[in-house]
Amino acid sequence: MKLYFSPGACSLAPHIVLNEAAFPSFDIEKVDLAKKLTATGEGYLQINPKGYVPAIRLDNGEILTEVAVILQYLADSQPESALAPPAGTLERYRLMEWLNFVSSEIHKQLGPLFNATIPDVWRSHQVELLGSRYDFLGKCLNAQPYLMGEHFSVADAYLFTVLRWNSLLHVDTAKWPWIGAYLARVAARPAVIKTLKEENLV
Ligand SMILES: N[C@@H](CCC(=O)N[C@@H](CS)C(=O)NCC(=O)O)C(=O)O
Repeated sequence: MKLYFSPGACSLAPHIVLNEAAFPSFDIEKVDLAKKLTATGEGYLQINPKGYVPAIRLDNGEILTEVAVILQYLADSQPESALAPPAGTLERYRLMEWLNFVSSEIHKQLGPLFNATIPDVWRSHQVELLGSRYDFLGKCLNAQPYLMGEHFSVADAYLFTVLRWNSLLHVDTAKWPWIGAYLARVAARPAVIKTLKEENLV
């Protein structure tokens, strides 16, 4: 199995899960997103025509994309890691509810702020909208350590990955102290420390 990634991008989430689930072996390959080239010089559009990370190459050669789907595939491949509830259970739908929320309400709302030419009015709108999502998330994460309760799940790998971007994007999160506490809690996990080192982020 190989993960195509860019340091600190949303591909960090599946990378964390590869380490959390203790896959016996996996490869990672960095992608230059501007040039659409992998570190070994392959054209990335040939691998993932969508042009973005993450993508994983399965052992049978197939390519799988989309963070929320890759995360569930990885968790289901190592069920003993208990990073996702079993498929078909109500708890699994709760996990998918979180994954969809993180994807559409946090990840893709932070995305426009990476554009240095974003007009101020749009930026303010995005920051305000994110604030309402952080208010909602705080109701959960002020009461429990992880999105699904006491135990870390793939949804936390995703939420951690995107919340890290706030400081990079100069979004002031002082109003939501749970964010700093949550980031510190997840960052202290040995598999997360290992992953951040593998992406040269620490
Ligand atoms: N819907 C995709 C979005 C992935 C995405 O936004 N990837 C970003 C990095 S976080 C990227 O590679 N952007 C570069 C590009 O679109 O060219 C998913 O959930 O995997």
